[in-house]
Amino acid sequence: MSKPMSNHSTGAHGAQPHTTQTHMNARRQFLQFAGISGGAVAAAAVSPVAMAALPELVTQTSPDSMAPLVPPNGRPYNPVMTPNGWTLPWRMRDGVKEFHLVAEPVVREMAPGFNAHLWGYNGQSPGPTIEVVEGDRVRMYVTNRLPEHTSVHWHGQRLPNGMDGVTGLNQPGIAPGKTFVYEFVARRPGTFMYHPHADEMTQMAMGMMGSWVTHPKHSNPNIATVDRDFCFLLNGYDIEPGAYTPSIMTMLNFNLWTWNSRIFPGIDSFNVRQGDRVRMRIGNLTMTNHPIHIHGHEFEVTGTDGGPTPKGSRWPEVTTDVAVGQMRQIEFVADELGDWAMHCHKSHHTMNAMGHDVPTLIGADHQGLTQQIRELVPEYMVMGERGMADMAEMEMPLPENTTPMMTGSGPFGSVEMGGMFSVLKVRKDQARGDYSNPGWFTHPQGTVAYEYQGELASPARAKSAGASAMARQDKTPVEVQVKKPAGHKHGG
Ligand SMILES: [Cu+2]
Repeated sequence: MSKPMSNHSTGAHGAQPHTTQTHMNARRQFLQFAGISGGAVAAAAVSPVAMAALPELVTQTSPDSMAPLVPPNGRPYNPVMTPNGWTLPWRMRDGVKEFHLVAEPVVREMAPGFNAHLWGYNGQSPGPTIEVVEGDRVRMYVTNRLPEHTSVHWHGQRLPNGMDGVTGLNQPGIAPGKTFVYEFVARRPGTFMYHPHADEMTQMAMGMMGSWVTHPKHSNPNIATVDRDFCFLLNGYDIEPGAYTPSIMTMLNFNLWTWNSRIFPGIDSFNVRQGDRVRMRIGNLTMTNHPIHIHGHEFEVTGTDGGPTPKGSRWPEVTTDVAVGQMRQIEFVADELGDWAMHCHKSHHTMNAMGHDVPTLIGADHQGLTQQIRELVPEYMVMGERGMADMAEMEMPLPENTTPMMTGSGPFGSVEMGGMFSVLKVRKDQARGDYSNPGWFTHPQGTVAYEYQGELASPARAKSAGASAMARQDKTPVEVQVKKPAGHKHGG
C-alpha cells in the first residue's frame, strides 16, 4: 500500500517543468481537489530520486464520490462525475498530459461494514477515471506493485500497436516493481475503459479496471453538451459471505454485482437538477450482460465504445443491455421530479450474496415442523413461506464482514435491494454543478400510492373452461409441481 505523505510532498517535482505560477495554480487546484475528497493523498512510491521523473503519485482511499475534477490546464471541458470514485490529476509536461497509475492491492469498502481485499489502481478499485481531450498527447506511467506481472490495455483507443497492452503480443508483462510508459494521442472522442491484458481472469476478477473519457475538441453534431456526465463500470465478484478476497477461479457464478466496485446500499445516488441533460457512460467488465433500466424517463444510446452514434440511429429506450466488454453512453433530459430507481433488470443482480441455501417454500405449511425443530434449535426460523421480502427485515445472524442479501432503508421502509441498484434524484433546486445528495423526495400532496379502504367486490369469473371456439376436451385438473434450484450462487 502507498505510504501517505503530506500534501506538501515535493518528491514528485524534482523535474518540475512548470513555471512557478502555473505550478502554484496546479498545486492549488490539486489541494482543492484533495480537500473535496478528504481522502486523496500524494504518496511516495519509491525513493524521491527514482520518482523525480515521474508525475506525482496520487492515491485515493475514501470510497466517497469525489467532485468532478475541473481541468486546471489544457483545453476546458465539463468534467465527468465518477460515483464512488474519482478522476486522476495529471501533470502537463512539454504539452503532454502525464498520468501515473499504480497497480496494487487495495481495500475497497463495497458497502458500509463490508470491505473487500481487491487489486486496483492508486488505492481503489476501480482505478481513477482518466479524462483527456481529443487530440491530447497522453503519457501513462504504469507502476506494478502486484505480486505478478501486469499490463494495461486501453480499451477502444486508436493507438500504435505497441501501446495496446496485450502481454506477450504487444509488450512483455510489467514485472513486479517495474514501471512502463505508454504514450499515444487520444485520437477520437468518446467513452473508453482500461484494464490489464495479463492473467486477465485473475486480475479483472480482483477488480482491476478504470474508466477513460476523451472529450471532443471541436463541437460535434453527434455529441451534445450535457449538464451532468456520470461514468461507472459494471463489475462482478465472487466473495463468500464472511470472506474478504474474491475467488479468482470463478468463471460464471459470481455473487456480488457492483457499480464501480460498490453494492447497494453503498452506491451513491445520481443527483441532478430538473431539466438537466444527463449523460451516463456505462462499461461492462463482468462475464455476463446487464440490462440497465432507469425509471421515469426515456433515454437514447448516444454513443458506444466505438464512438458517438449518428442521430438517425437512435431510438427511445427505458432499458438498454450492456453486453460483456461493451460500453453504452446514454442521455436524457431529467424532467420528472422525484427519486427514481435505476438498476440492472436481472433481479438476481439487485441482490447481494446469500449466506444461506433457501429452498422455495412459498405456500408451504410447516407450522408443526417449526415447533419440533425449535425444541432443538431455539432460534430456528423458517424463511420464504411468504416470499423472500421478510429476509430484508429479518435480524439474521450474518457472518462478519458481509452485508444483507436485500436491504437499504427508503422513506417508506426497506427497499429490499442489493447489488446493481441506485437512485436518480431529480430536484428543482439542485444547484448547477452540485452533485451532493439532496435527501429523500417530498411528494406533492395526493401523488403517492395509497391503501384502498373501501369494500372489495368479489371478482367476476368466467364460467366456462375455455372460449367456445376452442372448448377444452379434458377437464381433469393437472397439478404442476415447480421447484426452483436453491443454490446461493447467482450465476449470469
Ligand atoms: Cu446485471
